[in-house]
Amino acid sequence: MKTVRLTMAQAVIRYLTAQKVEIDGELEPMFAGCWAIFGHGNVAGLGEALYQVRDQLPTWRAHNEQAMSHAAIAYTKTLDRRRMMACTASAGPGSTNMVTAAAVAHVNRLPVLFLPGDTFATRMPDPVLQQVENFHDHTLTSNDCFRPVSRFFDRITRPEQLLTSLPQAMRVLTDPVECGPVTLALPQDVQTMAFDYPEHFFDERIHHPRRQAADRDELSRAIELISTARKPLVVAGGGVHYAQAREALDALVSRYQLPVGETQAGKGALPWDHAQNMGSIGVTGAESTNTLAAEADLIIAVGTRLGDFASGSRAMINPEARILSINVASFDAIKHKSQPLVGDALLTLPELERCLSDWRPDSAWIDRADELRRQWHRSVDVATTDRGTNLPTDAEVVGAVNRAAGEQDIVVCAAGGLPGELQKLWRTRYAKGYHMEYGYSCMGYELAGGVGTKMAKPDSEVFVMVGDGSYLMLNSEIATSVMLGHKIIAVVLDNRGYGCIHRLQQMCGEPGFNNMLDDCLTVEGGAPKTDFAAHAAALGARSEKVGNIQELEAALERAKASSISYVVTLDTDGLVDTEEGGSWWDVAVPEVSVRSEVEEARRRYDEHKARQGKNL
Ligand SMILES: Cc1ncc(C[n+]2csc(CCOP(=O)(O)OP(=O)(O)O)c2C)c(N)n1
Ligand SMILES: [Mg+2]
Repeated sequence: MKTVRLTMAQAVIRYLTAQKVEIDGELEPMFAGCWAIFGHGNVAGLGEALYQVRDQLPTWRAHNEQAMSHAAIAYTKTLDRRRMMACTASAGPGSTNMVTAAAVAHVNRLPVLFLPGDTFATRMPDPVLQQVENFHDHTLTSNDCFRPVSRFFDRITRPEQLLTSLPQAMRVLTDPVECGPVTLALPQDVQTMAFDYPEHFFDERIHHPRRQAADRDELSRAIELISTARKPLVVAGGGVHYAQAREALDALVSRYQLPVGETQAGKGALPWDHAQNMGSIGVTGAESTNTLAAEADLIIAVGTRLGDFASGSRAMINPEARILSINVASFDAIKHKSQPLVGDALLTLPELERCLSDWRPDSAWIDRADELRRQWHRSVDVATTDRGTNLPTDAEVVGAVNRAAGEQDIVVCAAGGLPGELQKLWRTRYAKGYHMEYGYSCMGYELAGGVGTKMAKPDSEVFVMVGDGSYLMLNSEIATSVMLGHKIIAVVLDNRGYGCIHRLQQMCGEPGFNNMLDDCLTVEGGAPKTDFAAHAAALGARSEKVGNIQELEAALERAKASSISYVVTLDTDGLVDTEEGGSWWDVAVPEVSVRSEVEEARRRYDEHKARQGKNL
């Protein structure tokens, strides 16, 4: 057997370059590149290995390990999990900085390869710089924090372990059910140890997405169930995108005139003005869809985890309705007492379309859906229209950005009040035009996520919508976007605080406390007014501050014309959000309090909880 003598780190990197995927008949490297912040624990081993292959597998230097991992997550989400990136960080703080990002990838079922440096396997310099010493268990290192947020975890303590570990790692990254973050913790001494690896281990390997057909009996039972329904509602989740089943969904719902509600991850499954698109569903859903959900006799959930925002915390969907859940993962397909139909949406939806043949929903239901849809479009028109004030609402800003965005452009967002407004109001024309990280809703995802999105779709304009709170939490990748030439347009909505949490606090009967900057402990003179435009300029971007929606629209045109990242900021009203649509959300309110407002909020809470019980 021909062998090649390589260090463990060289073998990891060489193996990554040999992995390919086929997209539309073209072979592409599975790994677009590796984000890296070097330090003690990865600079000598992995750093040397990455340098050797820098022409094949680019290494990108970022400014924060969590943020660079957000870029990797956004990249693969934009490409429907077909291609991905690796992320490496030094042992200790650099690596634990990636743990939150691993959780983001885990919740959203997105593949990212994490390669954290780890402390010495030989333990000779114990305790080495940046080693967390565990008093009772010497097999633990800080990288064990990745275990609950990884779909596959291994620590490579001997170079030959790669021979069995790397193929498993690739399996998890490419498996539609298992898909998610993979962590290979790499002790810094083992990274540098050499081994005679078989040459064939590094042969090119082409990965094809596995498409799992539905079980025949399960399919028959699903058809039987649908055939008895008179008032069905389809819920389209992120799985519709990941299975590339958008056209199959369109064909099914158009033929049978099925109303569709989109989740945060599913938005864009149908264009906003499609005759069957009722708008979004759930806590931040459209009046039209949520009304239908409360009246439907059958929910056909496609590729959704049925999270609490989609289900209105289990209190929104008609408790008498049956749920059919089409999902590639049985884990998701059985939730909410659903009748499962396990299978890939691209294979399963056409089967349903073929087999339902003469069945149709009630014509009154079809008419009602159509009327509700038209009404909802009018509500969106009103909410997103510029009222001409100097303190616009988030909804008005959403309207302005939506009008500025072209046919192939993308909006990126993750946390704060904006995800709700965007889910309700954003009119998605391009299937990949709505990029929302709302599985973990991680503040600080937005700007770095925008960079990863741009790397995936360089021809699209990427509009990042971000609140002042999220911006201040993690903004360093603006500098990376300028450095690497991945232009984003960021719109910073400055309402001086955590507006959405402030509103939530008020709904729970509590006074304004520790959310808006004016409600926080400060020295005399109050919290500073952050100059976001000056800040972004200091990081190398172009920027400006505008005073109203009209000025914003003009600034967005300048931003589009810019070749480098462009940040536009404006003051917004933190006290309002769009009231139309939406449904209850389960946020636990104190059972006893000295405040009567809290007790009143608790009474309202208990009423909703009672409704929820019927739907468990
Ligand atoms: C990392 C992280 N920390 C805390 C939260 C909880 N949280 C959600 S939204 C929010 C406030 C966001 O403020 P901002 O970005 O200004 O948006 P706004 O609510 O004002 O629209 C907070 C603290 C979170 N989602 N993620
Ligand atoms: Mg804010």
